[in-house]
Amino acid sequence: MQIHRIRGRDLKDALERAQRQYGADALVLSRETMPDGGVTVAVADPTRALAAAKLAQSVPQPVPARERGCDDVERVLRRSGASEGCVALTLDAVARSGARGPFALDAAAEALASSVEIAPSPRIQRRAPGVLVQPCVIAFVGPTGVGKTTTLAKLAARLVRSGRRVGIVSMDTHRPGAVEQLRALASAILTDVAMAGDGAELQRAVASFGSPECVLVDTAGVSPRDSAALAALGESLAAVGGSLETYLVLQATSSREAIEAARESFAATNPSAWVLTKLDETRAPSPVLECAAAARARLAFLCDGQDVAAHLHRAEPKHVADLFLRGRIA
Ligand SMILES: Nc1nc2c(ncn2[C@@H]2O[C@H](COP(=O)(O)OP(=O)(O)OP(=O)(O)O)[C@@H](O)[C@H]2O)c(=O)[nH]1
Ligand SMILES: [Mg+2]
Repeated sequence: MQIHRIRGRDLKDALERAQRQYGADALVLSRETMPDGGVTVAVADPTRALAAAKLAQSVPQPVPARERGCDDVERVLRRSGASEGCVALTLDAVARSGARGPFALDAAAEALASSVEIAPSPRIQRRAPGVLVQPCVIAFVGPTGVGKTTTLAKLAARLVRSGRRVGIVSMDTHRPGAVEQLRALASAILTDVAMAGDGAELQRAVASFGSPECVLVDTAGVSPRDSAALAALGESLAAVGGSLETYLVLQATSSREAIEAARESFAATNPSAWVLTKLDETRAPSPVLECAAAARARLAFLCDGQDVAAHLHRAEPKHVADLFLRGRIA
């Protein structure tokens, strides 16, 4: 701030001169009576004072060094294919938690674990002598080659191992080799396979198993662009009624665009949850998880390999966090 000295015949004259020169807002800092009777006032120029203050503000201030733990969180999220938005939201959650250093990753895991909803376990009622049980029907839908049949076989094997009576219906009756593939997988767990081409046949096939606790339905892979086939599939499945769960199977190796297209198209089949497959084939599964979070889809199962006897996991919040931060189920 610059200080000017203005001399006048007396105080009034000195103040008038100061105002004329530096405006009405001139700041009078002091006054002094001179030996000859004149008065000198010291004033500060308010416009310059303001400019000086602004200049001081515009001088780059030293940026505080970013917390080391936040760098680690950002690095691992980027490695797993996370978007800018996901990184920013997670770092925000870490900052709000107050966690620092190595604890930042724990705080990130906590935030990410709850970012995707988990589907409840399928409602499979236990059979009891003399009690009529409504079987739980689970249909697997999705684009071609994503792992629908393999996932069905994995779940069937698990259910049979835990003593459940399981029936399998194939609605993939046209693709050469599809039924044979399913029969081969089913025979390993001594389970019957019935065929169904439409909704009425599906109803009959479900009823044909006697009293199973669970019926798993394999469907043909459909292109997300084939809206006629998707509508027909949705209609056929709707014939099953209330006890139906429809799992949309998506492979973690797909692009965000492909996942988004599948989500939109397969809405015609009214999925109740998602199954993510081929998690073993990528270390960047964040896109599919982010799509699930954005769509508020619920995750039912996660698959990370081809082995029917293994590689099927019930989705859990800790798996979601592992996938975001490590790129795999730990
Ligand atoms: N690496 C890996 N491969 C998988 C996984 N799940 C399925 N596969 C493989 O993916 C290929 C296709 O699997 P299917 O189960 O036939 O896929 P689908 O969706 O039934 O295919 P369509 O009926 O032709 O639409 C097979 O080679 C499976 O072994 C998985 O989690 N990881
Ligand atoms: Mg199949």
